[in-house]
Amino acid sequence: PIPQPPPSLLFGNVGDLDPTNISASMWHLAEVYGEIFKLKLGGRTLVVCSSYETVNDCCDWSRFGKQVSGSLKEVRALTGDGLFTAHTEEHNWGVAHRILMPVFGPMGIRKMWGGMMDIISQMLLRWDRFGPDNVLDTSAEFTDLTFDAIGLCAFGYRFNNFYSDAPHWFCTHMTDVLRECGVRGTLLAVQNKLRFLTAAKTDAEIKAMRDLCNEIIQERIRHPQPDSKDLLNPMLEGKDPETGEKMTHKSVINNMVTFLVAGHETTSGTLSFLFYHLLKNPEKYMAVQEEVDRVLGDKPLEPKHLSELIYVKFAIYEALRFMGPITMNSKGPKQKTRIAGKYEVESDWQILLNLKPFMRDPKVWGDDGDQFKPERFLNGGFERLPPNAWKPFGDGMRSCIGRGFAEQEMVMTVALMVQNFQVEMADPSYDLSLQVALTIKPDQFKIKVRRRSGRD
Ligand code: MNH
Repeated sequence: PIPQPPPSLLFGNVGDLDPTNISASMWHLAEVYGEIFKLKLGGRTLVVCSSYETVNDCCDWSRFGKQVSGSLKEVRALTGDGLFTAHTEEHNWGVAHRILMPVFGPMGIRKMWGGMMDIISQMLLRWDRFGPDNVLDTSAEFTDLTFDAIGLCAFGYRFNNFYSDAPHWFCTHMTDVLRECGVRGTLLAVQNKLRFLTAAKTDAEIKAMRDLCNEIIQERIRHPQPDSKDLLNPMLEGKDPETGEKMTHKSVINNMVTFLVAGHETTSGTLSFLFYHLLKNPEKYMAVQEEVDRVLGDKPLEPKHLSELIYVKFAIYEALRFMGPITMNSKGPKQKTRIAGKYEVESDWQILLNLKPFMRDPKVWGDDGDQFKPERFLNGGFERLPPNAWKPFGDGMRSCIGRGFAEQEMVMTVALMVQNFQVEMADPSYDLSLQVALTIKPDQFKIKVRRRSGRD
């Protein structure tokens, strides 16, 4: 039997979840009920897995697939059958997946070096000009960075967040819409019917965002750019090797919005978490700086350096393990089955993988899983992990298509920041608090940056 917190007669387990921070509720319930527990919400049954053994078993694709339900299903109002929110069986998922996989591969990502460099340089130049006393909101800076980087690298469009005080309206709309999807996904159908005023606002915001993407497509068709290195040409021209089809314009728009949704908060949240850990553990910051100085010195960053920045990469991996921006992964059983041979689940139940406790399971990570230690991955530590132990990028064929993009962007950003600046916490007494939307990131985490002497 799967443990369940005592349900109320009318509302099931709705009262066990804090609607403003579902993730925190899930972490708390895992401490109380252990590796697996069950919740009844409206007519739905949720099973939450928080241990290595249970999660590893759910990564068996012959018995479990990705399930698009709850908040993710609500996001379909914005991204339709784009890669992130599509059901695996949907035709357009296969077409877009096959056309885009190579484009997001190592060669494709390397072509975006210049675009990433452009945006990172804008951020660092701006910081330099504001000087060492200027207080920066870490998550806001990195959000401007990641949004601009995807806009430029994926479809040659400049949101120019570093040239204006307020974020671009597209970012604000997106935040609003995703927040509403998060709320709708956890409410009951009747409650959602009462949100018609918000619904009208959300619909208008969605339309404006999709219209802008359509405008970018039309502009590319009017003025072709055969030498462009972004994703727009392959999305408009590329042919599916299996069916010979091109992506429809609607599917291109769905995926343009998808890249912005899936790619900006996740990447910026990870960078913010990373700097929080590095500044709370100064010896880890020094280890990053030593590696950057050894590999780069005061030379310009080049693609060949990426594979040498090992500690930087593992510091990012450790930030993702410790507490990544995406806190849960959703699975659906293909038929009635038993998780880890013990816990029976029905085919219409939803399984949630509770990533934070799972990636700290002492059976895999020992008794220092609660500490930030990039060293654990060095010297083959990463390769020696048991299968499916480190899963911040999702699972199997539905795992993150933008992983290479994000990793390159993050390593470049960390290397250039640390090479050129000494980063400090603006308020050394700051302790982590979370900003919660579809993803989580540090809230009110402020830094200052001082140019390192001789680096100009
Ligand atoms: Mn990304 C899927 C995490 C960066 C585009 N991404 C996923 C999933 C996780 C994830 C987890 C699986 C979700 C699920 O199973 O429901 N993604 C991340 C993290 C980062 C990230 C932690 C950064 C750090 N992702 C990016 C970037 C892009 C991107 C950058 C685009 C440029 N991600 C996607 C897309 C999917 C996805 C598209 C859906 C892939 C599919 O199902 O075919």
